[in-house]
Amino acid sequence: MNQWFNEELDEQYFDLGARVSIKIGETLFEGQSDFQKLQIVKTPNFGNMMILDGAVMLTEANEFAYHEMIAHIPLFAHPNPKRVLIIGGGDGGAAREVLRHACVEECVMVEIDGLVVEKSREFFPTIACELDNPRLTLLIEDGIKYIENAQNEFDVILIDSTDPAGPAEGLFTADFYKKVNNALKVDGLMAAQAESPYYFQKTQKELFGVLNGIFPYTTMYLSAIPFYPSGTWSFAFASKDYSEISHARVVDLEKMTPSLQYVNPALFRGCFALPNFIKKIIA
Ligand code: AG3
Repeated sequence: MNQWFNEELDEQYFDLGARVSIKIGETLFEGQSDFQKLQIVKTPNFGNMMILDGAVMLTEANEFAYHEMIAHIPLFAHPNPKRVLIIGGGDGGAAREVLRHACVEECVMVEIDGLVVEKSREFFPTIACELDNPRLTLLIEDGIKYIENAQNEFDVILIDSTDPAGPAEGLFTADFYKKVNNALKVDGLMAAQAESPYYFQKTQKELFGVLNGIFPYTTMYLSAIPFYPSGTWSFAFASKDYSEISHARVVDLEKMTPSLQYVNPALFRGCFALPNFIKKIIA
């Protein structure tokens, strides 16, 4: 069998004329939830792969490049993160990384789609492995509604969403980020997955237009993730008070580095170094 999965960037919400292509084996699960289509397939060389509405979410082989970056960059930028909120992140990868931080007393994770959580437990045990951690509060509900009722509660908020089409559309709006701002403590900060600077510039311009209007300090950082469109992926960093480096817990990061596959102190600084064309997108 010589079968390929294609993430067709033509067939989604814009017409790009490019695709991501990965050789696949057996389908482990395919189903439609109330929110999206979930597929889980085997790949010959990269472990199991999760696809939502035709877009690659993760492979077991390189999920670390996403999950370490969405969690550790903001968490090490905060001097003392005790309460962390994750919106989305149903596979559990972001929560797994957040819970490595001993200073985190509670991590609340609000995932809209229970099917993603259920199937991640079944087919991605090394990613979903901390979902029963007593420091994690897992809620299956709409993150937008949840955050409406949170005021001045969180040190760090992570937005681990899909693309801005389908259930994640509302997670890229001014309305939502005003609520994120209210849910953060006075010295809180947030990170959000922010798409590819090669392919999704329009989305990024809109997102940073919103963030720049709400947060006193915003910037972007990058990670190299093989099976996301273009392989270069970005995260938005927005903060009420601290820059990425002003209060960074570098000693703690040094201690954690041997157990990580991606993040280390030099990488922490370096991931904020942006090519000129990207600086223009976020200005
Ligand atoms: N979050 C998905 C990032 C968006 C990928 N986009 C795409 N393939 N078109 C990943 C969830 C992992 N916790």
